[in-house]
Amino acid sequence: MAQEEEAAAAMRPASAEEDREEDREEGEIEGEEAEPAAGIHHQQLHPLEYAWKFWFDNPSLKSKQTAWGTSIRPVHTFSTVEDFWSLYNNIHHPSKLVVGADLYCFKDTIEPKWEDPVCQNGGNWTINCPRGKSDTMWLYTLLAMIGEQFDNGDEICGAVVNVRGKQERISIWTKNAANEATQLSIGKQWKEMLDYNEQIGFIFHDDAKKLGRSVKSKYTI
Ligand code: MGP
Repeated sequence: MAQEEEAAAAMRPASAEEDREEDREEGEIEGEEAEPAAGIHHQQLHPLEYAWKFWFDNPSLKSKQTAWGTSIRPVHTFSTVEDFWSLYNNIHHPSKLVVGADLYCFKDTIEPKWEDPVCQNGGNWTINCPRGKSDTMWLYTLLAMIGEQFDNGDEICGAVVNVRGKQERISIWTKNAANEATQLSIGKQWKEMLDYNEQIGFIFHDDAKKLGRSVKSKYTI
């Protein structure tokens, strides 16, 4: 099975979709199967400013990996509002993902890794939620990113939700960690959009690389 199909299969649609799903090939995404009549299709699509890609890291593959990141699989790229909803409605939301999973949504040209050239001088803001409680915040984060709701949207690489036993962590990754004013603006806007009132912290990827779990936030708001 191709890598993208394998990742999509690992994120199979929720049960309400099961019937329609039986008619699909494994990993096939709804909306891709039938080409609407020429002309109509193009008039109805609403292009996004950027193309984005979902990536998925499945814990069973992760546990067998030799180096971090080798088990992360691209799921699908989208560049219109309609494609986003087709995908979003057909993949599990964080509360339904298996513990240990990581679901990423990054600008299409950026890999969700500290080592990506665009991410390497960056960092991330993180919000913590109890297990099973991040679905709405994840959706609002995605909509704010792809809908260019941030004043400094160019600065954003993407977002990830890490599903763990006791919590789900949503992070927004940005490009230039040292640019404090920009990072603070993104963090503040994100909290406002989510109506999130707890303190959040910004970690530099460079610090996370060096210090692992002992890493401390450089900015807090
Ligand atoms: P994690 O999965 O974000 O943290 O990173 P968590 O949930 O505390 O740990 P888990 O074991 O429960 O998954 C865990 C570890 O993965 C980090 O400490 C790094 O060693 C490694 N890691 C994470 N990221 C995002 C990267 C990355 O982009 N590049 C590299 N090389 N390693 C990473």
